Amino acid sequence: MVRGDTLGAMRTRIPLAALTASALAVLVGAPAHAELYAIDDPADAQASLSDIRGLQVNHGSANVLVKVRFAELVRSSAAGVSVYLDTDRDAKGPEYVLSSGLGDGTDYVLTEADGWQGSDQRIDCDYSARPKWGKDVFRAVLSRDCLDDAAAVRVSVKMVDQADGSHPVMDWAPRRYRWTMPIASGLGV
Ligand SMILES: [Ca+2]
Ligand SMILES: [Ca+2]
Repeated sequence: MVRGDTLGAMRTRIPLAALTASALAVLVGAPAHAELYAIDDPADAQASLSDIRGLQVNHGSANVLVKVRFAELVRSSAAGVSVYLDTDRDAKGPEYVLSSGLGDGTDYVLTEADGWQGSDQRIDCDYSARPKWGKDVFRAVLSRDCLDDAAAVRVSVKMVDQADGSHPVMDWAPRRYRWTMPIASGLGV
């Protein structure tokens, strides 16, 4: 009986370990597109508390929700996050960038992208973003009209932590200058 339980526990433990070790993509919806996209990110920027550990994007009928999960998010954080948004696959690089601090008292802004940088061209639309320190999550919600009502968007996220002072710690999800797969609005368009 005890032996059987042990084996049962091992059987369930192995696939779980495999899931945490590799990127896990959750796809819902039509085969070609997805409403919900979620990946784990490895502990590869441990010099910063705000090592990215996960990215989730939900493209709904009214807005796009981006959640970035960190190892640890603190009010005193000197780190910042950039959420790059691709609404036009034919034009290389992102169309928009949402930039925000991860510490208390920092602000956020959505601008047109200039390559993989923000710009001074602010987008006037309905969006909000905030770090949730208790949950180690940064959460941004953008109305679809911020993103040209694109049928599908791709997302890439960068964290930069200046805490050290000598050199910034950087982390990307899914990877540097790499996009998620296209995430459709779920409208079936
Ligand atoms: Ca990471
Ligand atoms: Ca583009």
